[in-house]
Amino acid sequence: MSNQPVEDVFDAVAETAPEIRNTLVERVGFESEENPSGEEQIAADVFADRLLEERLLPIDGIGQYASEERDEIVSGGEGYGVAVDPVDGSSNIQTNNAAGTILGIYDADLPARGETLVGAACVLYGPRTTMIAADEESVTEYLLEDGDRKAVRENVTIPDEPDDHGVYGFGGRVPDWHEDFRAYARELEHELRLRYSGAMIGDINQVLTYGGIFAYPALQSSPQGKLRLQYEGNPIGYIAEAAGGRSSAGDRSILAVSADDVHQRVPVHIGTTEYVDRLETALD
Ligand code: P6P
Repeated sequence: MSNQPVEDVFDAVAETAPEIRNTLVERVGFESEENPSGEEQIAADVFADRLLEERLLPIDGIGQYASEERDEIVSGGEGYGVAVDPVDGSSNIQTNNAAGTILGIYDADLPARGETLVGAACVLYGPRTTMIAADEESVTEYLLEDGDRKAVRENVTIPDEPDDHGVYGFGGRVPDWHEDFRAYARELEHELRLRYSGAMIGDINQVLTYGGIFAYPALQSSPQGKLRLQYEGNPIGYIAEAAGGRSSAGDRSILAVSADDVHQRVPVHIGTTEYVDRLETALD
């Protein structure tokens, strides 16, 4: 049986996506402020954030809104907590490359562990606007047009044995990786094709389609890596695990990582089970 607040959130994201996509064209200027993670904001980040709060928080059954762009969690009564990255990969806009919107729907007060997720979605603003959405029953890819969502791929499943199209993409600089991760990456050079775009959503969509692995690992300069748990690692990890793949923070599922702060970072490794299992062995 479908979960109505989750369905209503997916509908609201589909309705809002065209406006966010349009703002990626119009609002590319940099803001004077930085986001709570100390990263540059473009006007589209701020606009999309306000729009999503306006559309999501009033939904019956939604009680909290958190965002990459906000210091504080916004409360609006009882219900699920929604954590969003309004424009993931906004630094890609200047070069006309892919960006996306990520969200997680938690049956718990935020900040919350990924194990309390009841739904997650990621929108990709590519040649088409698509949304991969996971709930407790399945993973579905939708084409988003005119504010509506049309299922174009049911029961999305990460290939267990990638064929020659399998991909890998790892963030951070090679000298900043830990040696055991560097050795693991060298192994994959002989098995998979390098695909790394600078926007997690674009890279994850390749992994969901062709199989392989995406990672933004722990770095020597940043032991928790770069990506945030609440609105990047958890939602994408939930989608990948619902699609028959795995996620890992290096030693366990990302969804098992305790959440102490909305903006806490986490090492992210997501993809085909075999490659994530091998990653954990390599880091052990
Ligand atoms: P780097 C985008 O800013 C993001 O949060 C993810 O979407 C992406 O995977 C990563 O950061 C890119 O980081 O260090 O390669 O620019």
